[in-house]
Amino acid sequence: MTGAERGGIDLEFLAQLGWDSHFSAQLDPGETGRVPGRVISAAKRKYAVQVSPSTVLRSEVTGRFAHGAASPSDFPSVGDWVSCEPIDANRGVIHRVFERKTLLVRKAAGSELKEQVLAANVDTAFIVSSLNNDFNLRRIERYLTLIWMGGATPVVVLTKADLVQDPAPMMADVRGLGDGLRVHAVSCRTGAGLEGLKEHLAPGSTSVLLGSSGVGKSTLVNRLFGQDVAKTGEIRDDDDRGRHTTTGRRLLRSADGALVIDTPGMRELQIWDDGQGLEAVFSDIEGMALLCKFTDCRHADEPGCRIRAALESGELAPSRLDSYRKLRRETSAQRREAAKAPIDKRKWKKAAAHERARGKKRG
Ligand SMILES: Nc1nc2c(ncn2[C@@H]2O[C@H](COP(=O)(O)OP(=O)(O)OP(=O)(O)O)[C@@H](O)[C@H]2O)c(=O)[nH]1
Ligand SMILES: [Mg+2]
Ligand SMILES: [Zn+2]
Repeated sequence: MTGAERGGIDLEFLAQLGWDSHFSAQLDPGETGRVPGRVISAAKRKYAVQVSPSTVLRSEVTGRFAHGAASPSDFPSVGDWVSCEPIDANRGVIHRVFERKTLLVRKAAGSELKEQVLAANVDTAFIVSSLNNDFNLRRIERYLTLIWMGGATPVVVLTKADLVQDPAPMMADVRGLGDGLRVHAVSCRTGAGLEGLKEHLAPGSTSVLLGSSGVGKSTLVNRLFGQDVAKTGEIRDDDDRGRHTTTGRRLLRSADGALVIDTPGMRELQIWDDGQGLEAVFSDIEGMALLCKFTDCRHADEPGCRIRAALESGELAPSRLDSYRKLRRETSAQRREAAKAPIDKRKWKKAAAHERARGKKRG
């Protein structure tokens, strides 16, 4: 019998699953009969919670939990640490979600004004993009913004390097999107560049692979793990797009002890911002705007415009300003909605994550 099965906690195993002092500080001695566990897969409010090497509890949240949840991000998602009460050998109920270190969310696909969680508590988020027709700088920039907002460290992986003559120009374009941004070109066919990714896969660290369908996320997981742990699929001949082979998010553990979340390819990626998230990521632009002569400056032809001066001197890239304006427009409805909600419903504490993101971005 393992510690968890006895009602105790197997801390050594939890550490292998990514547990650290951030979470142990949140343990509540009054919470008897419950164990901490990590959500390794989630589908339609049903969760697989790993609590010991041999035990995964199929779990749902309590009625009380569901009642108190104000938004989709209040529910557990893959990567979350939860307090789980075992009911029998392989079932449990989830009482609470531990406060997250990082949280990646996007606007849910479709017209609804709701967020969707992509992964929780990831250290590194790999933006996976193939070097063929999928390559799109603006899309990569969107992913970057989402990851910075969520507090994780982005790493760009350009796949299928075997299909292009020279990936260097595209790598340089991507590097231009952020100071100190790490960019790798790899080929799962030839194995080129794969070694270089391993530095981001330390034992006990968690990463997630994000990107369109067919770019080779699952293929990459299999290559990095040295065995077929994820299903892969052919891409369509006519347009190089994938066929949405991976259908659910899953947290996998490699033989080396790295935790990796494979995700289904995303068709569209829209930023979710219900507060100051975007401002934090574009704090340089926000800061400059404060120095414009007029408080309502549109940064067009007003005298004393700090933004225009920065564009002219090359201090600010025009594409960065464009992205910022575009994302501001795109998220304005979300912010209006959020402003209506009572303060205590705006749960997820973003401040700490933003500070980290800003620190990292500036190197
Ligand atoms: N030429 C080439 N093909 C690759 C490479 N990596 C993956 N592929 C192919 O790309 C196709 C899609 O790979 P997957 O790993 O299933 O893609 P995915 O990103 O997981 O797709 P979804 O699960 O649908 O999101 C497969 O046919 C792979 O063999 C590579 O480095 N070079
Ligand atoms: Mg896949
Ligand atoms: Zn201005």
